[in-house]
Amino acid sequence: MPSDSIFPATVYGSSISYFTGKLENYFRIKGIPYQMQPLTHPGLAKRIAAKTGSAQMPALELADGRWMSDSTPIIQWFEHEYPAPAVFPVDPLQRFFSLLLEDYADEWLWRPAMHYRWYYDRGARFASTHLAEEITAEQPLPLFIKRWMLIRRQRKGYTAGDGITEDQVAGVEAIYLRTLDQLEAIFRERPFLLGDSPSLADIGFSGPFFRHFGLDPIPAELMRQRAPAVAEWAARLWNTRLEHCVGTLLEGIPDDWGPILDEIGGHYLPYLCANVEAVAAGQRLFDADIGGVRYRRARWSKYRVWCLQQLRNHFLALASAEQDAARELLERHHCWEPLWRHAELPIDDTLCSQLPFQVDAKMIDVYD
Ligand SMILES: N[C@@H](CCC(=O)N[C@@H](CS)C(=O)NCC(=O)O)C(=O)O
Repeated sequence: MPSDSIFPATVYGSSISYFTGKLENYFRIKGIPYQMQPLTHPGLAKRIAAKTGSAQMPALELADGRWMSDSTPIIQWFEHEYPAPAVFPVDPLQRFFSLLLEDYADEWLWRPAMHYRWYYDRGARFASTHLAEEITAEQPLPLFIKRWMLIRRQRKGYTAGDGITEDQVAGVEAIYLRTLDQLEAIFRERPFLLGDSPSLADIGFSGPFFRHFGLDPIPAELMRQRAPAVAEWAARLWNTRLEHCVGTLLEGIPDDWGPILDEIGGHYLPYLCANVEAVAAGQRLFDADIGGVRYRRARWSKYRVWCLQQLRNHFLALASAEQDAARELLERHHCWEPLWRHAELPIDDTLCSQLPFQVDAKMIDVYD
């Protein structure tokens, strides 16, 4: 890694945060020097919101004074500025499908991850104590009150307040159990999703797996018992430096990605379509039947309309022969139709157009 004026970079976040963990995994395998600072509330959060447009974590401060936000475009920016060693696969088809898996892991596996952390008292106790001592340490309130406030806020935003109540629990947990089985089948055969060395798809899955499923008491125990090769992969990724990897990547898209692609076609993309309809209709809360699970009063996300547009743009950026190959695979796994179902997307141009250097605060829909 060149010794540049932007290093060392400072990652502001939490040591149990999904997207902070994803960015750290990326920096570690890439060999990018960074230091980690807790994103404390309210002081630092206000400063970061002023610098980046949002107080979400992680926020990244470069040594030259610039600030960045949102792990996905941050990674794309670093891959562009520092292409070697490459985390993006060189093969355009692998790159496209890795971006699809990254988006799926970011925006859909987030759902079971938040569920296991905040729905169960065991998860909520662990996470609220950790966050109260890490990011709200400067607030002059008793610990039990901070914990109570955190649990209430997270449930309102991400579990009960995002369409998951008693009736949806089994369906949401089934997403996790299927994911464990899909990944276990892969990591019993090879160390990383595309072969001997890690790539963007592994980084995408590190979001849910490293700091949520691998850490929260209930999903971590399920993983150890049901999918030990997945637990081993998460630790291996954290401990791998790309420049030391000697192996090669497989050719094309491996067949054992098929069940994950089926999941994207059967669950995630239909959810994105329901979200598009909600945003287009100005409906902040919406009901949707997704893969046999009936979510009630899920929160709309304008950001995820942008995510769908990004996926379409990545497809359109492929050369024509690659588009044909990608389309064939997308059709086989029921991803093609929902990817294009809505011709017009209700995109809010002010929201994400300057990412990763500036986001609009509305990116995270305020719910309290
Ligand atoms: N798309 C963003 C998402 C970042 C995000 O949602 N971070 C969570 C923590 S892991 C957060 O800050 N949520 C803000 C909140 O709960 O108000 C990224 O990839 O960085």
